[in-house]
Amino acid sequence: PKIIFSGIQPTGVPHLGNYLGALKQWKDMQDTARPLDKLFFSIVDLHALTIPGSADKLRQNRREMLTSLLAIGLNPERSTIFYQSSVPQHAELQWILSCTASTGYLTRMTQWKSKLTTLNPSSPSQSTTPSNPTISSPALKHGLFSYPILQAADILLHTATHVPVGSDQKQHLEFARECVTNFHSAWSVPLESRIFPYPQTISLDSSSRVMSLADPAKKMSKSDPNPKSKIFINDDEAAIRQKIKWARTDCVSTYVGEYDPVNRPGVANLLEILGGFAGKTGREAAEEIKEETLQTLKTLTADAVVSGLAEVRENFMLFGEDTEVNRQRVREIEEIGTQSARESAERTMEKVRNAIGLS
Ligand code: AQP
Repeated sequence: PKIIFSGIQPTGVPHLGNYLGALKQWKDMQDTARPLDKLFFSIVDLHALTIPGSADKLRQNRREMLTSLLAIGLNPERSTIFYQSSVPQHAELQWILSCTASTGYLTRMTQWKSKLTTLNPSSPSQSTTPSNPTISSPALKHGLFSYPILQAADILLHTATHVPVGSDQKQHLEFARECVTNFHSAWSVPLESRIFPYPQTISLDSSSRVMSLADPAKKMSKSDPNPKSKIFINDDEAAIRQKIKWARTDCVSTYVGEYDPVNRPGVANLLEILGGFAGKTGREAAEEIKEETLQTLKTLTADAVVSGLAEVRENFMLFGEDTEVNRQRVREIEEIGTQSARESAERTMEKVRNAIGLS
């Protein structure tokens, strides 16, 4: 049987990138899982601490993310849905893994570099050594730098065999696999008593990166302060149409033409979004409408997003409403998820503590 793990940060309502790159697949996986497969979907609130914000905002974001996961169709009776911070073993395993993780490897990861630039647009990121642009920047906090170790701990703690992630996260999965090797070899765990399997990435064609609508050179990101850069899963029809109308394309041609993400990234991004809702690649979408104008592309994309998100938006309104029934329901879901995740975590940690002499 498979053990599937994935996480999302409670840093705002999910956007189209999160939806097409991750959440839609989570739901599909839940629906196609075999009876013995286990699914863990975590709201990774410890990771969210790497992005500056207030306590009240984080509280609101955690709740909103739970609402979002229910709205996209995750079922707490089938999937373990839980807050990362409710299971202290995540942080415990992170520390243990960090003792055998290579700093050099972490330095080569790209996410902290791009996040640092998004969070501090004026930081002198390009001014130091070119291969290592901001390692000495005072703005780089250790939590952001060591983020992949906590992510590896999330995955390994539940002995996940399969991890669905967006293409932006593949590098982190490679690192998690490296942590498996490092751990077993540092503590001389024999092959037959290995604790962690090597997790595999599940990435579907539709999981290619969705880019910012305002600047197609950057990925669409929850923490991007520009509201025109992203479409939220609970945006209404008017907002969706307006944002797509504003989306940056180019002056190369007024026609769609070939799929060309290098020279026409804005157009390619709309094609990816259009294709994403039809289970097609951006290239396949382009083939079908290459003789149409960019205006038609925008209309078709807006139609696809509006109808593709209609049910999610409706559910979001329903589950997000602040009523006693919803509050009670949320408390129950939180309890069920926490309990199930803690049991799974403790099973692994008993073996880990034993292997390293902490028992
Ligand atoms: N633009 C994207 N295109 C495709 N997939 C994406 N994902 C994120 N952005 C895109 C996928 O969504 C999942 C959850 O992401 P996350 O919240 O853990 O953090 P992230 O990757 O850093 O996403 P954001 O939106 O940029 O969030 P913030 O700004 O809060 O950090 C992941 O599987 C990711 O691949």
